[in-house]
Formats: sequence, structure tokens, C-alpha cells
Amino acid sequence: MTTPALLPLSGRRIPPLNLGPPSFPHHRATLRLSEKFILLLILSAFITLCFGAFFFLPDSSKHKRFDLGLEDVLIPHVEAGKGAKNPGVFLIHGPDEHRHREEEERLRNKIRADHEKALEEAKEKLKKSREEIRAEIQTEKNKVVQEMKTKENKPLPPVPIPNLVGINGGDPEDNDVRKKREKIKEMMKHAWDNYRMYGWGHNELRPIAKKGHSTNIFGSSQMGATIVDALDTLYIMGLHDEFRDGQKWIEDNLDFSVNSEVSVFEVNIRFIGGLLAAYYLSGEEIFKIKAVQLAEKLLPAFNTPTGIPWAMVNLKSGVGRNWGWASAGSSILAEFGTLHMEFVHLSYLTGDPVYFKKVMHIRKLLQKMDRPNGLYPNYLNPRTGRWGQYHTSVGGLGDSFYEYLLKAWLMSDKTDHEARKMYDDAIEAIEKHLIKKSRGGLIFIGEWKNGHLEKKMGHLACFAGGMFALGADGSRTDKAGHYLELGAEIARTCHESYDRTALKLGPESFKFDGAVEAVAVRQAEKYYILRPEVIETYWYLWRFTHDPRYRQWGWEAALAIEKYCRVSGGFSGVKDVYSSTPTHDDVQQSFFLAETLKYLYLLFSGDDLLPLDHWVFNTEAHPLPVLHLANTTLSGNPAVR
Ligand code: DMJ
Repeated sequence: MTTPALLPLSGRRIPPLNLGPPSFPHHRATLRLSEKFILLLILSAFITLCFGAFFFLPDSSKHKRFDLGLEDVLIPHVEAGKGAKNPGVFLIHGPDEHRHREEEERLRNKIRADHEKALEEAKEKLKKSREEIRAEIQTEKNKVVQEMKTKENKPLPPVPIPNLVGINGGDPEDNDVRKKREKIKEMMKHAWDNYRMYGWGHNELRPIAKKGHSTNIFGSSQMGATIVDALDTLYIMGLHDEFRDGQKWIEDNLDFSVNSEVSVFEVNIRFIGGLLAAYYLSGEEIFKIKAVQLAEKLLPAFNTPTGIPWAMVNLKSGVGRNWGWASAGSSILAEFGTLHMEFVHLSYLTGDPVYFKKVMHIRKLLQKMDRPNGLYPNYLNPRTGRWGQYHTSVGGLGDSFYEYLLKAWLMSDKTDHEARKMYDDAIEAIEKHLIKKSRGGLIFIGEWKNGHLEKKMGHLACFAGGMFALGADGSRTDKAGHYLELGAEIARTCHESYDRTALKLGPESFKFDGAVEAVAVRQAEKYYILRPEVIETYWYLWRFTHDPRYRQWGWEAALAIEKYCRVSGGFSGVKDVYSSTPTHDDVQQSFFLAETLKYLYLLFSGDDLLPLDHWVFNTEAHPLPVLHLANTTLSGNPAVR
């Protein structure tokens, strides 16, 4: 759960410490093989060329006749007709000879063209880096596999669909709660209708300028991020016309064969997660097919020496790279560690274990690595397999890695014990080293940076209240009550961060420093961009405790969003939550529709809507059903829906 594009550039870089495995011999071998493969390719191109020349060049008698030297072969040659009506037309000595000479000319031209093309291709290849060449080879391979598997939206083999409990309903009995739920639905309509009107097909909306908007996480293409992200919320709220409208756009326009460099993490959680959830809820094949097509495009990102994926990948070329701001060229824990849920579902739905293998490989690698104080640093170099800067956070850069360990266990119907153990170990270390109590008695989660604890908590880290509550059941001996309590304390602290502002909306991050408690200090940390994490935590706590305070706090936040973020063209973030006259940032984030409004709607719904023992929400709030993997193979059982 991180939005790196919004984060400041990382601080100073420190050299990577040699804590990881020293090398990965099997990957080195792969590298050597790829290089050989390329050399072979180039060599075989030349051999083909020579063979072609040998067979197709005119024999010596013809050479004499046409007086062709090497120059003639390389330079386009046409014997202009002496005495003919049109210069440039061959001399004609009879119909056969004419046909013969035409044929020879055609072949010579073909040889020249092939030769030039091969030279050009070889030149282009030599200009490229190893990574680019490797990625291209992998992309070509993937393309062939993809074409074989999903030719022109061809249906995938059917697999048993898990029990889909509670995809409708949740009508509250209480009239007041029902009205609140209706209000949230109206807010969703306002956000969607304006996007429909002014930003349709763009990734996001500028609700004040009333036009489309995008950021670098989505690359340079208009991929309709808001449509894909919002679909399941529309479905859950019963906005079926809007849902169908979105579906139509996806059928007609969503194309991943674009020359665009996207964030693997963001595209996974928003697009693949959104499409999979829409598929499970509606049963419409198109969503599954699109999810699989996109996943194929992400696979080249894993072609690194360690198998830890790049942060970004070009959907067309398959070339990957990392964010320029990330410590020592590293990949980010919360990014490569937030693929598991979606990738397991992809393997489940396609019967192709490739996705499952990719994420399990990441897990195995992480298990082998040393962890300072039992903590996972946020940066890992995909070339060397070594940690970058020792910065640990449950907020941005680290957050959803921990969330996905817990959710991998839940999603496997609690059979993935390895994931549960990693989660338990991780949160024990987090509690020991990062969780503190302020002077005023607020429990907060700090960040470990440069050898000391920074007493600062990000809005993103507020999701952890919900995570602790969700993980309470199944935790180590007698600790269930403790973790539920810890979740409630985090919810209280995050609520304080909202309550201590002029707008009753929380800042991007807040400090605990002497007299300062749960308040942003720097101007650059005072913004609210319609983020969901605090409301997400209220919802989980509500489900587990039914304590009315969570609905009350959620309603306070909804009213504040309505009052300060609503504009005629949608909803906008605000730049300073401590100023009673807010300045808007003019962005309606896609996660506002995917998460913030969905969690609010669920908060005012009955527990029978998407019950938590049947559904697990990905980090973008897209619900995916629990898979009873113990009874299922990943090899694609043919069966009926
Ligand atoms: C969302 O895209 C996801 O929740 C992600 O994990 C973190 N950031 C945003 C919302 O703040």
C-alpha cells in the first residue's frame, strides 16, 4: 500500500550492505544462455543471408550479360532500355527472357532488402543493453504463449468458482444507517458521473478544470484507471447501469499493447485486482480475459537476476527499470511484496502456474535473507539481491507487504501457514521496535531510519489498525485480544490525527514530538488526497467489534469530505487540512472510488455484504474470494461454474 509517485525522493543513499545471498548462480547461467542465444540469432541471420545469396544470385554467365559486380548487387540496378520507349524498362528479346529477367530482378531486390533489414536489426540489437535484449526475448516468448492461450478474447478454460457468498444485500435495518448508506451511494454517483462527463477514458479526473488527469504510475496511455478501479464499488452499490457502461468501455477500449511504462504494483492492485473482482462479482468473462492479458504484459518485469521484479515495465517492449529515487537502484518492498493475492488468483483462473511461481519465488528469497532486528527493510536491489537503505516502515514503501502476508493466509482458507508465520514474525518485530506510546497516551507506529526511530506516522500506516484486527484471530497463543486492542488503539490515534485539524480530515503524515501529538508539522505533510486508510480501519474495527464509535467516526469523515472536498465536477483533495479555507489540488484519485467510498458504504451496510470469512480485500479494496486451495489444483480443473 504505497504510492511512490507521491512520496518525496528518498534521502541520501547509503551503500548496500552485504546481508543477502552473495549470488544467484542459476540466474547467472540464464544470463549467459540468453547472451549465447542472441549471438546465435545474429549468426544464423548472416548464415541465412549467405545461403540466400548463394542460391539466388545470378550465375556467372548472367553476370556477364548484365555486367554486375558487387556494386550492382548492393546498389539497386535497372538496365535502362536502350532504344526502348521508356527508360527504366528492361530490354525485351522475347517473352521468356523478359519473364526470366523480371524474376531475377525481383530476387535481387529481395536479397538486398533482406540484407539491409538484417544489418539494421543487428545494429539495433547491438545498441541495446543486456536487460533490454533479455526483456525483448522474454516478451517475444510471452507473446507466442499469450497468442496460443488467449487468441482474440477467446474464453479461458473453466475452473471451479469459489462459493460467492454475499455479493448483494447488506441493507441496514436501522433507518438512520440506511440514509447514511444512501448518502455515500449518492457521493459515488457524483464522483462517477463527473468522471463520465469530463474524464471518460482518462485515468483520473480533474474535477475543477473538468478534464482528464493522469500520473506517471499509469504510464503515458489513457487506460481508464478510474473505470477499472470503480467497477466493483458500482456493482456492490447496485449501480448496474454505470457498471455496464464501464464494462462496455473496457470491452471496446482497454488495450494493453501500448508503448507505455507503468508501475507494476499500481497496475496490479488497481487493474488486475479491479478486473478480477469485477469478474468474480459479475461473472462476465471479459474481465478475466483482460486481467490475464495484462498480467502477461507484467511478466517481463520479473526478468531480473534475482526474480525480484522491476518497479516499472514498458507494456510493449517488456523493458523494466526501477524508480530513480529508490535507494541504490532498489525495488520497493511494498511493491514487489504486493502481488501475491492477484497472482495466485491468476494461476487459479488460468490453470497456469507461472504467476504462482513468480510470487512464491519472491517469498522464498525473502525468507532466506537476514533481517536487521527481524525487520524487513523497504529497499531490495533486484540485481544483487541485497538490501538497500535500512529503512523500515509500516506506512509508505513497506505497508502492503505485511498486509499481503496476512491476506495470503486468509485467502488460502488459512492453509498457507508459511505466510501466516512470516506475518506473525514480522508484526512481532514491528511491535517491538516501531510501535510506541506518546506522552499523551496515543499508540503510534514510527519508522526505522538511519539507525533510529522516527516518531512520525503516515496516513498510509493507519491501514494497520484494520490489519491488526483482521489478523487477531489465528494469532499466536492468547494474543488475539491483544491484537484487536492494538488495532483499536491505532484507529483511535488516526482518528485523533483527523480530529486535530480544522477540516476534520487527516494530514498525509503526523508527528509525535514533545508537545506535538498526531499533528503534521511540515507544510508538505498537511495535505489530504482522499485517501482511504483511516476509514478502512474503522470498517474492519466495526466488523469485529460493532462498537458504534467506528460508524460515528466514519460519518464524521464522510461529512468532512462532502463539505470540503466536493466540488461541482466531482471530489478533490485539499492542500492543507489545518486551514479552514481549503485549497483544492484538483485531482479525483481513482482510489477514492475504489476504496474510500467502498469502505464507507460497507461501514453503513450489514455484515452479510461481502462477509470476511468468504472474501479478502486486496490493498486497493477489491474483494477476492477465499480459495479453498486444499481441495483445488492449480493446473486448471475443467469444471462448471
Ligand atoms: C491505494 O492505491 C492503495 O491502498 C495502496 O496500497 C496505497 N495507496 C493508495 C491509497 O492511499
